Amino acid sequence: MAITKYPAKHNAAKVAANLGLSEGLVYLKGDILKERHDTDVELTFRQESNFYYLTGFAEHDAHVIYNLKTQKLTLLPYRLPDDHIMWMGMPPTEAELLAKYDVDEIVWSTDLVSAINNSGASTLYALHESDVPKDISLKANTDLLKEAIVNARLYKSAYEIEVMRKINHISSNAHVALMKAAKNCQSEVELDALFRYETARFGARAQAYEPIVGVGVNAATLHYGRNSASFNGNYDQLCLVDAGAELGCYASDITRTFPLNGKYAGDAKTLYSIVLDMQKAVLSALKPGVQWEDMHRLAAKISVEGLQKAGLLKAEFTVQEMLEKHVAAVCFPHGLGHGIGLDVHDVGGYPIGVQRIQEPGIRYLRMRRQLEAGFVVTVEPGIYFTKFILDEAKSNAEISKYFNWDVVERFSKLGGVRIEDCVVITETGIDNLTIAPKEMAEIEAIMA
Ligand SMILES: [Mn+2]
Repeated sequence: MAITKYPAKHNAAKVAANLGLSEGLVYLKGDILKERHDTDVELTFRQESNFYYLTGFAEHDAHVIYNLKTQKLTLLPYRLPDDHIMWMGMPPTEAELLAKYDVDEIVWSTDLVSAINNSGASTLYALHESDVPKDISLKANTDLLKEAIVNARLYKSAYEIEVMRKINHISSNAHVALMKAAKNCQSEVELDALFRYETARFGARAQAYEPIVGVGVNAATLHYGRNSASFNGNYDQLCLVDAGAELGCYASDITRTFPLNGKYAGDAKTLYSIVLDMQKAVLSALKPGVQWEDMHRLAAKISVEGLQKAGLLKAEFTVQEMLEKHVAAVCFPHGLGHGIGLDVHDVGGYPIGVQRIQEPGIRYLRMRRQLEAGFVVTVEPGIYFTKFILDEAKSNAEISKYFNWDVVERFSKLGGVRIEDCVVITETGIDNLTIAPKEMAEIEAIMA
């Protein structure tokens, strides 16, 4: 499918159907351009995700109105003052904007209040009180719109899935470029810079989040972002790269972990196999109707089985007992994955009324839902040796007894392994958008 004009009217109709109202205006305020502290240096602009969903418009200081009765979508771009044109360039004309965006009408932002007041509607539906424009004659309602948008964004359209496939391919190829370059690099920052370059040159200049590049024990810090450590000539280390670029505001989120020297060996090979088994077990179980927390528990079970087989957990205890005591959360302390879309940690993880499970590890799960076709989620199991968590486990008599601490000590220098893909839930299973290789033999062949 060719990626053409962003289907803003299709998205607006989905939101309107969720609202189920016969009249009123849906109103969203786009993000404003900000400057660094007390200077005129502009910060990188990124459109607010809900606004993008209703417009496909990525420029600053704009507004959008959707009339629920007439189904007319009006984009209100920022009216650039004449004396700013020499700095910002000639703004597009109304006709150019109508040709480029899937909207019915262009009104300049300076006419926002009159466009609202002359609409004939009685209520303005907005996300936040602070968004509601001053001097409007309509009632404002900020209670209903958020859920209507969340429940639209949760189910990705064919168009959205194709954009996400494209950005997953761009980011996957960048991961491969890093694997190829690693043995000729000296530090994490070179890989960080290479990822940005390899995604930007294929059309994705923005990152969905700041890349994480951690070698050795740095991989054990889940959101490590310094990316500045030297390899110190040690190419036996594992390198964890969690990085994904953004395309048209749609995120990718991919993690690969590879040895800098291109050969999985010894404990690194053992550890990697366990995490890969965790991910494969989940990927084969995913389909509509599956409860997301059950997938987290499945990954936790595979991790305990693997760690016991590898000698990190004692052989005399049953897997069942260790799972009941939350032993899995010591080395797999985060949630299995999350929804992804316009935001890397996308909206709709917890439906209204659903609470977090207050148990180690699984309490950090970013989603508790029964999966449905059209959801896009990440599957990102990991095993880490985080000193702070291990020290706590060691000093807890209830937990400590399950571990062979000398073996844990030996594995600790590996830091950690995470493997992460983005997948679409389909009617029958999944469509994996991520194409970066993850079998050890494939990665070794690329790095040879
Ligand atoms: Mn992720």
